[in-house]
Amino acid sequence: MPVDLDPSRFDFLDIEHRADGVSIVTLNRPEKRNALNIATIEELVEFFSLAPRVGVKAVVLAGAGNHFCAGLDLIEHHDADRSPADFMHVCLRWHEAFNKMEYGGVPVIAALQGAVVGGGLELASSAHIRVMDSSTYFALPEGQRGLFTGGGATIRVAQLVGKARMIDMMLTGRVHQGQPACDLGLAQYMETTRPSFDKALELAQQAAENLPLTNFAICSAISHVQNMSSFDAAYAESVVAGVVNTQPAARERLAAFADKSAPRTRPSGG
Ligand code: 1HE
Repeated sequence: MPVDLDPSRFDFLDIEHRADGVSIVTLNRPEKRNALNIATIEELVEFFSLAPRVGVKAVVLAGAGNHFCAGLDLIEHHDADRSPADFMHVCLRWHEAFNKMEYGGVPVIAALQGAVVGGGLELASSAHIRVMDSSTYFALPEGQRGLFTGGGATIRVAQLVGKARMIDMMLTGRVHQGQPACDLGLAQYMETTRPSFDKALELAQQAAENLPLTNFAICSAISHVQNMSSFDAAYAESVVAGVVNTQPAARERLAAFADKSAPRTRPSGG
C-alpha cells in the first residue's frame, strides 16, 4: 500500500489494509464512545480523499468498543466555546469528510454496534451499506441537547427514513433498534447471531471483486444523479454507462457470460 495511506500517519483511526484490497477503518476512541473530535474528522477527510486514488477496493468502517459512534465530541465543543462562524467551519469539514465517503467511488460498508447517534448516524448514513446487529440503536439526541444536526442528517437521514420520521427522532429523542430499525431503512442488513462486523467484512470482500470502475460509478454516480433533474440525470447516466459498460475488463466478463462460464443471477437455492 502506498506510503500516503500508511496507518502510522493516523492517530484516531485504526487502519488495516488487507491483501484482498479491503481496508478496515476503525474509529479508535472507545473510551469516548468514538465521539468525533475535529482531529478525527480531519483524518476521515485524509483517508477518504486518498483511498480512491491508491487502489483501496472497499472499506469496512467500524467503531472500537461497544459503540459505533456517539456523534459530535460534546466536551471539545463545550471547551472550545465556538462562535457561529467557527462551528459553521467545523460542519463544513464534516461535510467534506462525509462527501468524500459518499461520492468517492470506493464502497464503504459500515459495521454498526451499540450507539449510532447524532453525528454517528450522520457518519453511518454516508456509507453505501449499513449492517446492524442486535446491540445497535439509532437516535438523534440533538433536539434534547439544545443542538441541531450539522453533518448532513437533514439530507441523508431524511432520505433514509423520510422527513416525518427524522423530525420525530429529533423532537422526541425516539430510539430505533432491532429489525424495525432495519425495516425503516436505517440499515440494509440485520445480524442476529454474530457481530455486524463479520457481515460487513463479507459484503466488502464481495464488493471488492467488482471492477473498480464499475464500483466507482455505483458509489459516486448514483449519489450525484439524485441531485439532478431527471432530464440531466438521464444524460449523466448515459455518459457514465458509455464509459463503464465498454471498459475492456467488462468485455471479458461479458464473454464469460456468453460462453456460459459466468455464474447466472438466481435466488439462493435456485
Ligand atoms: C462523549 C460523548 C460525546 C460519550 N462527546 N464525549 N450525541 C449524543 O448526545 C450522545 C452522547 N453520549 C451518550 O449518550 C452516551 O455516552 C452513550 C449512550 C453514547 C454511551 O453511554 P455509556 O454509558 O456507555 O458512556 P458514558 O458514561 O456516557 O460516556 C463514557 C465517556 O465517553 C465519558 O467520558 P469520561 O471522560 O467521563 O469517561 C463521556 O463524556 C464520553 N462521551 N459521548 C464527548 N458525544 C455536526 S453536528 C453533530 C451533532 C451531534 O452529534 S450532537 C451529539 C449527539
